[in-house]
Amino acid sequence: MAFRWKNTLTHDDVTPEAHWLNRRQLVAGMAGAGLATMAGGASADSPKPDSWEVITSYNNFYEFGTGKGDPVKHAHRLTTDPWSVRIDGMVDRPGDYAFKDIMAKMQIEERIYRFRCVEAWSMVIPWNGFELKDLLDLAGVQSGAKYVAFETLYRPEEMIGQKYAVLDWPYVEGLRLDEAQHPLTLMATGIYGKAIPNQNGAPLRLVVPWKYGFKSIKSVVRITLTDKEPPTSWNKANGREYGFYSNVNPNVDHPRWSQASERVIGGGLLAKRQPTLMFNGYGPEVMALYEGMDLKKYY
Ligand SMILES: Nc1nc2c(c(=O)[nH]1)N[C@H]1C(S)=C(S)[C@@H](COP(=O)(O)O)O[C@H]1N2
Ligand SMILES: [Mo]
Repeated sequence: MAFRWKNTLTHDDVTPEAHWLNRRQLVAGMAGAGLATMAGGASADSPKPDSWEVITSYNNFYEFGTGKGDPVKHAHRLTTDPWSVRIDGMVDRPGDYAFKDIMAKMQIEERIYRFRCVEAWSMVIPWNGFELKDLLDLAGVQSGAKYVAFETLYRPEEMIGQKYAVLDWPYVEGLRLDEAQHPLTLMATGIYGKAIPNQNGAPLRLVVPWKYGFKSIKSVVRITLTDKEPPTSWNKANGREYGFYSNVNPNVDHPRWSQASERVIGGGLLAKRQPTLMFNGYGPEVMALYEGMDLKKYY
């Protein structure tokens, strides 16, 4: 991975101040609006976010081990500065986009999203970030592109879980182009107005709130526009259990457990399982993407 900045962006005049201005606006906006009031355009109710403590200590990030407590223990080793994202494939302006330049150009907003893992647990997370579509527009998607492929950093010296072949590294994911361009699809760079912690996928990770959590790939270093459905890590590991689409769907069970309900993380002793919602509650926004598709076949 080369961190050399290739001068491929169109707005060469952006200064670092713009980045800080955006952050100040974000913080001012949150102080004025109150943290929990911006529901991010989702039609479902505005759920109460989980605590910082819960969100940042109960994680899946197999690059740092397979236990829920492993990422918080080991992810401090990850260096995230400098960082760049290579955007390539079917784009007009391919190149290595420096994270700081991306941040200078993007409008950072808060999105409070439900987050549902395929393992049948859920949380509510107040992300900060920008729409993936805006980043794709920077690179200029070409007309033949149909899918977007994503790749996580491969750096086993810092990501100690990569020394074990639990998955075929690097972690890869993919979306159909219309899913990637949907306004709910976020690149998250923060949580609760702070930079996103390493264990949650610093410095930037995908968030697709109507799909199972494993689609929301962390610590992204490459985004490739392509005309073929890209391979995805969990589908490669077990194609019968994990499909390309992986939309949250209470009517399609995992071969080894029910997806009809979910365990609420951080709910305390009285927390009950709650029913899982179709598309994780984002059906009104996204069901048009899947019109006419058999969601049992395309799981
Ligand atoms: N690179 C990478 N991305 C990943 C994972 C992973 O192991 N590696 N785990 C996925 C899974 S299974 C889930 S549930 C979410 C967890 O995100 P969180 O720890 O921020 O809650 O990250 C997803 N993204
Ligand atoms: Mo997950």
